[in-house]
Amino acid sequence: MSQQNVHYFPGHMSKAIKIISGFVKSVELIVEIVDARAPLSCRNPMLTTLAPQKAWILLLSKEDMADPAVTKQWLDYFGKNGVPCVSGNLKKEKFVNILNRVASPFIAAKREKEKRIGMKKQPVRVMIIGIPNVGKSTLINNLRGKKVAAVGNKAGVTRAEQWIKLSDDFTLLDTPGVLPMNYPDGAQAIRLALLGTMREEVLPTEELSYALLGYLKENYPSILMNRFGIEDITGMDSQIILQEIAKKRLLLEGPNLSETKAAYLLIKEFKDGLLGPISLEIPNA
Ligand SMILES: Nc1nc2c(ncn2[C@@H]2O[C@H](COP(=O)(O)OP(=O)(O)OP(=O)(O)O)[C@@H](O)[C@H]2O)c(=O)[nH]1
Ligand SMILES: [Mg+2]
Repeated sequence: MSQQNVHYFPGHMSKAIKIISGFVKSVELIVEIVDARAPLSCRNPMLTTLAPQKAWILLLSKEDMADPAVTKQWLDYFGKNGVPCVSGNLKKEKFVNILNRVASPFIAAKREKEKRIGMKKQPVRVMIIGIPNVGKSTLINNLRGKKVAAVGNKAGVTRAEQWIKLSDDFTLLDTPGVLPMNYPDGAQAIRLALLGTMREEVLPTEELSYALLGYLKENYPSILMNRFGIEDITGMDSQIILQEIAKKRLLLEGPNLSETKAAYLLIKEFKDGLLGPISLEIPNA
């Protein structure tokens, strides 16, 4: 995606970091969620500084919206870098089973240690962390399931200190850590805006749509052609494509085709997943 100047000020970075470091102290395992469509762009390297000794699982959420071939490349990429990693659709799969599987080496090591020092088996204290909109609350609800939901229903319980027992192996801190985003470079800001993790006002819609069109033209041309009934987009510039979309969807501004409305429509359809599974970031080999 093209590099542009982005005026972006996350603000409250240090406040968020302070709150998260407080929580991080009381957990043993962190599940960091990133959007499978741009996993690297969703990471905040500051987390490593915040929790240097913690065990870690990277969860690529919204797998159903990402390009499966690219998701596989990402799983290989993180795996090679020694990060236990898994992808999933948090709205469909029962994640506690997946957690059991990916965390099994960690559980085994903990049990071994407990046995060695003659300690009773304790569940692992887990915390969910990630930048806005990646699926933290969805994952907590998914993990809670029906059986444990009642635990959370006690009136007057301070959410900030609530633990939910998931199984003999896991207890979940019922508060997600909302990580601030990086100061992103242009391409990263565009990805984050398209994923809905960053406020939309930060980037003008038409600029965003041009970036998306440029990327789709290069990586997913058939998706564009099929969705909007455009015969051949080879060599077609983004402005003309927007006009084509406006024509096909009858998007008018007075008597004229509206490129602005076409830009909004394109981005909305992308966000709603109507264009099909698309990844916005591909790992460098
Ligand atoms: N298709 C799909 N949608 C998902 C998945 N996980 C979460 N979502 C959707 O993504 C949106 C954001 O999910 P949340 O769980 O609210 O994200 P969050 O990280 O808690 O967001 P904040 O509280 O704003 O930081 C919601 O519309 C969810 O339904 C997934 O795996 N697949
Ligand atoms: Mg949330």
